[in-house]
Amino acid sequence: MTTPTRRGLVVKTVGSFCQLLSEGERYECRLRGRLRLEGSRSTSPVVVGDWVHFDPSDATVRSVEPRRNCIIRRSVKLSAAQQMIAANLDLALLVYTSLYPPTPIQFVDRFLVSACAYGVPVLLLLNKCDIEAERQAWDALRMEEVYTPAQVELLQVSAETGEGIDSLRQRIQGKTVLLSGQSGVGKSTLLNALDPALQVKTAPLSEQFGLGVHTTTFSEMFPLPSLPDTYVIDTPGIKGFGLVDVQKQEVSHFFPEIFALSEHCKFHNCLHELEPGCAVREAYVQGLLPESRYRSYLSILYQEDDKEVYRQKDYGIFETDDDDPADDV
Ligand SMILES: Nc1nc2c(ncn2[C@@H]2O[C@H](COP(=O)(O)OP(=O)(O)OP(=O)(O)O)[C@@H](O)[C@H]2O)c(=O)[nH]1
Ligand SMILES: [Mg+2]
Ligand SMILES: [Zn+2]
Repeated sequence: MTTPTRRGLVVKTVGSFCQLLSEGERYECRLRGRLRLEGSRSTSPVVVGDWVHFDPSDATVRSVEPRRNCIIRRSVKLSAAQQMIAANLDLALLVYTSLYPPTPIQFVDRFLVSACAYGVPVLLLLNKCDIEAERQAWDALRMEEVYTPAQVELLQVSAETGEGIDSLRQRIQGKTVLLSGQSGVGKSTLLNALDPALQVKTAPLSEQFGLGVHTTTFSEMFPLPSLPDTYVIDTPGIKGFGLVDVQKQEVSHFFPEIFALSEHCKFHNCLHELEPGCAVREAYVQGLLPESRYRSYLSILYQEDDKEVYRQKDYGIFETDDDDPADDV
């Protein structure tokens, strides 16, 4: 005999337990052994954002509905280890600061590639716009100019003063949204700005290093009471995602402006390295393709190669070869 199950939304997972929301009530449920086995390659078989069926009589999860999408984090060094971050997302908010703390631009580009590969659109949030030096740093990096052709939307906000928060509310209404970015960029503060009743824990940057202190330690989904059907997932700060497996020929598919340029390359299978008649490299030489984007593209193209090979190949494309973008993320 089967007992009737109910449908619930996973808002938090801790080990083999998860918290569900079902018809306005919260439940703490256990994951059954069989489910745990199925998820043995990752840390948990269910993930925040999953819709599951559970048995309220014994508080166990019986099954997980197929996911529309799922963002997976691969350990950067150990490529076999992977961790699901969230499922069934409509939008990822990548929270960015240039200085407090510094976010490497390669981190942004790699995040965009991963999100694109998982089919999740990204809104790039330039946070802490109340700080003059931050705004100057974005201007120096020409963030709008670089990311608009990359088909990424940008929004300047301040979780501190509330600037831009109304526009952000409009952009996320009715959606399930992931808040992502390095520790200390202000993810949890933004969540509190979206809904002050939430009172999520936040903390200042470390005085010594000027970096975030990893205040949020678990991913958790928050329904926003002030916006119907809107869920925001606060996550712990990340240094990087590792990378999805992509074929070399496919890397440009995740760089929309490079993909558009590649139509004019002489060879249809051009990888935009040093091939003759490469429209992408030509655009870079002409100053029409930002160096940071071209560098990010090449660093992902060479991810499988060892660093020596990367450096040799890099030589001749860029005038300077001081920092290796593959180091940080
Ligand atoms: N001036 C200013 N400070 C901000 C803003 N947003 C966040 N902060 C500050 O930045 C610090 C870090 O904010 P958190 O919200 O804890 O950062 P987080 O991204 O959640 O960090 P983790 O949980 O460690 O990943 C806090 O001291 C916030 O007050 C902003 O818009 N302007
Ligand atoms: Mg936080
Ligand atoms: Zn080319």
